Amino acid sequence: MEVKKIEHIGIAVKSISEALKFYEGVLGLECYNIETVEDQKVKTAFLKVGEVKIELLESTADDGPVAKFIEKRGEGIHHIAFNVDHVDKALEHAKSHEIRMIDEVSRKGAEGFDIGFLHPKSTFGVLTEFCGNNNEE
Ligand code: CMX
Repeated sequence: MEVKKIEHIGIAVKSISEALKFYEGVLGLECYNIETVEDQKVKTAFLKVGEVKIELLESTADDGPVAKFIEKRGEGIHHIAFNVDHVDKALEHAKSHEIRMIDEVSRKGAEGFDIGFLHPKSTFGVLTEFCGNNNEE
């Protein structure tokens, strides 16, 4: 597998509109896309910082992963997403190295990407996402 770059850093927030007051109003970044990912029970807002994106994550349900994260750990960095050449192959590769998997095959995430997660307990406390397109080699 090849990790090409950090695609985005996911940040769990209680309210995207409140968080944008900082990211847009103070840092001067621009939110270019707001999208709900039903499958993940989140609303997402994307801002570009050079090549890397910030993904603000607001839960859309009390039992969603982001709601549970904020309840237990508070707002803050939720995951790092690495852009890989082929998500399903990268997931297989991680599994073959005995990494604890959340997703064994990819699913559809924001911005049309194929995504899959590795459990933070086997990635040194950082929830790790692979994202990209399975049809890209
Ligand atoms: N980063 C680091 N550690 C985390 C974490 C995170 N984001 N979320 C949970 N944990 C820790 C918990 O604090 C807990 O640690 P302790 O046992 O030391 O207290 C442990 O992981 C819990 O693990 P668990 O019981 O297996 O799982 P949970 O029910 O807490 O769920 C997780 C955690 C990561 C498996 C779940 O949130 C998940 O499947 N996430 C993947 C999907 C996701 O996060 N979607 C939202 C983003 C979608 C998007 O970007 O589009």
